[in-house]
Amino acid sequence: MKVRESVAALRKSLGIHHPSDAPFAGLVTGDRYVAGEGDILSIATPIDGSELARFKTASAHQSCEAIRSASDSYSFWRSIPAPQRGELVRRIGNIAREQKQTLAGFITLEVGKTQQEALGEVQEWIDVCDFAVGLSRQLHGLTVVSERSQHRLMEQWLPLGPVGIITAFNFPVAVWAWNAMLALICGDTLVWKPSEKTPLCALACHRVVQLAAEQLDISPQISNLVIGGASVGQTICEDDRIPLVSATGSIPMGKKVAQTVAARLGRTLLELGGNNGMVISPTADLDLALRAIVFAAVGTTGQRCTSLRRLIVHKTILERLSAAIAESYQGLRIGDPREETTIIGPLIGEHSFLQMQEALDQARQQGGELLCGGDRITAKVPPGGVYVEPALVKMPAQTDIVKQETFAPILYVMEYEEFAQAVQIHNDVPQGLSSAIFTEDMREAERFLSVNGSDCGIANVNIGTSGAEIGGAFGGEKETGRGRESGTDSWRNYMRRATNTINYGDELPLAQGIEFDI
Ligand code: UN1
Repeated sequence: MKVRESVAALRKSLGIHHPSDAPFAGLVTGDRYVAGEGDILSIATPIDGSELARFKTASAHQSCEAIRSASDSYSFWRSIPAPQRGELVRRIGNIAREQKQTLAGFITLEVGKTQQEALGEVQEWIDVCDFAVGLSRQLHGLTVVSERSQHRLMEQWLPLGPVGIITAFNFPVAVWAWNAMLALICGDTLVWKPSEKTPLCALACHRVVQLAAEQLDISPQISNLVIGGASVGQTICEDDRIPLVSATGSIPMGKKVAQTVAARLGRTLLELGGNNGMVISPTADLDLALRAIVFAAVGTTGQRCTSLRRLIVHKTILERLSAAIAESYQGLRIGDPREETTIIGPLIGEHSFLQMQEALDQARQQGGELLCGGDRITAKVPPGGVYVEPALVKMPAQTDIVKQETFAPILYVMEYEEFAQAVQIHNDVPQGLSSAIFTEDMREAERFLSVNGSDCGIANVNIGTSGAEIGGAFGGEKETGRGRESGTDSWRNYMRRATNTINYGDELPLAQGIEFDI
């Protein structure tokens, strides 16, 4: 089936009605589709570069309509009891379950993910729905003993307002869902600016929310979608009706978002670049480590924030492990992600290939030795797509290039002698998202997780850097940004805390023992 026909079939499964030759609407407020006033955006599949769809993007001015819609529906949505808001999210999760294949199909076409990874991404949405439904019955605050007699102190968590969500191309469904599902149960409404590379996935996700809202006769205006460029993001960041902007993407983009939102004292939740490292101790179970390394380094074609980019290996096993990785790379099935046996699909575009080549050039100039890969593949892959052999490069410790995140499958291997040196090399990068150690030495494992160990938001033992479950809080330190999404208490980001003191006595004692007689 040609890609345009696949898009039409997928749209039909979700009931996205649209005349096939007209561009898609760039603005969707609830169930109202509005042609954008901005440029035409042509979406090509990374599979073979052919056009999937065209969008008439929204102008910055039109993003205000989406913000108004989210803002107008907020007072209604925040007044619904949280467990009933959870019911909407339960329905969303049910539809995502029923439509798992269809939704994964959009991801494969638009991002080039393999079927397994695309299905996994939809599963991440379903999982976060289940988690959010449970949470909708336990958005709890603390009570605190009061220093004053016949007084009670307590905290309540209350809805925050319309939340701005800015997402990247590489997880067009799951990362939106982490934010949107929690924000919805917390009583917040949504304004979403997806990546300009993945508006079809966004339309599909938005459609699922609409369908669930229809089932419960809830105004779909609680969810709003704006397809457009940086000016749309800028408008969302500047608008003080949006108390929280959650943004995923590059570090320069995140800095801009942080500064713009901070200028009006708004809140941000930022998940930016990662440059994730793994320490391999001489005691490591190397068979286990090898599988974890390969999945983390080449899965999603090295285009996850959590992808493994730096391997810090004890010098006694470096050669053996590098040879095993190189051998395993020879057998990787790279090609059309629509084929079930493919485990590595294309890069998102030509630009990524150029960045990959530039990084490899710099690595060579900085003393690196290419152990394998790095070339473009043209045989037995769809013409027009950018397919690459994952690269393995032996590097001297701490060159400039290893401190940069390149969104492509390049794994730098470095050696260490002492454990403390491994940790030092590991932490000596500006980013701090995910990390791992492979060791059978309990002390090393604990030290890696301790205050003197990994400085990342995620630190794992005997598993890879990528593929986190939704139940854990997800996010990083340093230039990776701030805040946590998805699991444990991340829901608090989407609420405001009110501290209440209640006096049920007949006196008015003052705190700190102050006397104030009038
Ligand atoms: C991302 O790359 O932005 O842990 C998110 C993982 C996935 C999420 C990645 N669950 O790799």
